[in-house]
Amino acid sequence: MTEKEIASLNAAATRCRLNILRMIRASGHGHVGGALSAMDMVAALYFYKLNVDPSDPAKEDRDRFVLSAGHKCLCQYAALAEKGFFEKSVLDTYGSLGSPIPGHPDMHKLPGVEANTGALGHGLAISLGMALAQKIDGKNARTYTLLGDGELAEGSNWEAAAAAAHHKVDNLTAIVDYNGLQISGPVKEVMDLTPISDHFRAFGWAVRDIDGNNMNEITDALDALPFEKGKPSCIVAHTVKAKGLSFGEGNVSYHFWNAKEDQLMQAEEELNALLEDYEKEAGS
Ligand SMILES: Cc1ncc(C[n+]2csc(CCOP(=O)(O)OP(=O)(O)O)c2C)c(N)n1
Ligand SMILES: [Mg+2]
Repeated sequence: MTEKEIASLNAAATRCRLNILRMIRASGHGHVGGALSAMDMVAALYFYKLNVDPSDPAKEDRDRFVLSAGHKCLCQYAALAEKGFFEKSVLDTYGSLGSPIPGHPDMHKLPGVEANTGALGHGLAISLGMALAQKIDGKNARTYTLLGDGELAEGSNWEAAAAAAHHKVDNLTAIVDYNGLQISGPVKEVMDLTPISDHFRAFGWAVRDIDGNNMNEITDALDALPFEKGKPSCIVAHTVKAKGLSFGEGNVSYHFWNAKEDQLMQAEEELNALLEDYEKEAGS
């Protein structure tokens, strides 16, 4: 990857963060903390890695992305809109009755969403089924799922993790958004599963720890998949909750944000300035 290519991906991620602010402006509130920590990885997936086509969202050979931690849906809506899966004006319906972008993703309402999630602990098993089907059908396609670190407390994850290794599903990648916080406080205090990488290794996965808010490290990891032939891959992505919201970074009270106008204006201003820098660097 050249520096210009990385800057261009950072610009895409920043545009997505601005899309998140647009949805928050429409509804006044939302789960921003975990959406913003995961945004760089989701942007890298949609703008660098996934074989998906907004003009043909159901094409057979597509890669699949399942947002297991469905409350982070603002990051997926932001990326799908930026990629052209739907008109950006739809972002302004967030928080309204009947909107195709509800508080948790709904595959029956929005093209590009592969599974209904929000009840934590199901996305890994759903993704395992998708990846296994891709293999059985002889498709050259991969399935990715994004999990929260707090979500890993759900036992169903570990049953799916064991089955994925047992069946050697090496086209499956789990990305853990390791921001260290869940809804009510530090993950270490609520249910400590650190070191997360050792847990996945013990279950037979190939694992890499990265800085999940660093585009170089994210794209390097995505390019190295599968980390080991015959094993599912796990990227433990160390991130900062509410990344990009300067006054909320690493603060658990921004898990769900009731936005004030002056805060929104400050965040928009800061992200627009950042976007300008990245666009300059990218030469766009
Ligand atoms: C089965 C289930 N239990 C509880 C919840 C409520 N809940 C919503 S978000 C959340 C915290 C998840 O933490 P984490 O996975 O770390 O995501 P982050 O807050 O970092 O985005 C919880 C417990 C839920 N959605 N589903
Ligand atoms: Mg978390």
